[in-house]
Amino acid sequence: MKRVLMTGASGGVAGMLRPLMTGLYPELRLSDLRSPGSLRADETFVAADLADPGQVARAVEGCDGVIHLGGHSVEGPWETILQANIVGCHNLFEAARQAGVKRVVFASSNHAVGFYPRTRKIRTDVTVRPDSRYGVSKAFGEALGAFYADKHGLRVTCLRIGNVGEKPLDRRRLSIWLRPDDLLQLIRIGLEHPDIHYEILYGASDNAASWWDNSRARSLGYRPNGRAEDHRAEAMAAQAALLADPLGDRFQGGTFCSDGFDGRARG
Ligand code: 15L
Repeated sequence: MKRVLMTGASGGVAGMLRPLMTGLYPELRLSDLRSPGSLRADETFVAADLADPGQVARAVEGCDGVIHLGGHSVEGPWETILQANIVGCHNLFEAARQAGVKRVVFASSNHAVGFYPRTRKIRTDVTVRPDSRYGVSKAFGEALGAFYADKHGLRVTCLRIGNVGEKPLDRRRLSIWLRPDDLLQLIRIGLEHPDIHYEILYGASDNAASWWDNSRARSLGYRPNGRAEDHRAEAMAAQAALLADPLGDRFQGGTFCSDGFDGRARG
């Protein structure tokens, strides 16, 4: 990988990743609506609105790999999700195909499977159970990735990311926490591992309370270093300050499940 594009470069996850990527690739091209500010010597910036195919094509041009973090990163109105995550994701994959990009790592989310109960340990091949319009858009991105891999030969890795940060923030995050350096390990598997055709991997650190079977990631060499249990006391103290959410607490997606819920709770 000589030139790698990172979309969503002004977002929080990119802000945690970029310092860890110094010198990793000869050029890290960043793109977002606005610049993240000061750039390192090995970073460049191209402004791009994901909803605009021409701008996305300019951002992707000349890149060997793409880390697609861009889009709307939480639940939102349909029109917002449609433009940023559905149209935007299609623009990204199509621009990648046309530009001859070899690999795409797509930041999917745990919310693509958020309606699985916490009592179930799920593999990556389960049927998607999105908990929000946002989760639906991530399931769409995973499907789009499979299509571009199978039909057009892109090597695609979808990471169902839990919650990225230096520490797990509450009880739910003890199960889905992902330390930034562990995320980088997964991204590098997607960009560099010789066996990638199309993969879905869970973006989680070494969490004893995990709800996910991430054995495929391990077989590709993933060895997470973050251990959620080292932070249990702090996470549970933070949990005590949160409002009770009996419905959300039954499902892996938490508040994304209870937000606007008027269905029949199962599982
Ligand atoms: C996500 O997908 C979001 O991008 C992030 O903001 C968190 O809400 C995270 O999921 C989570 O589930 O904690």
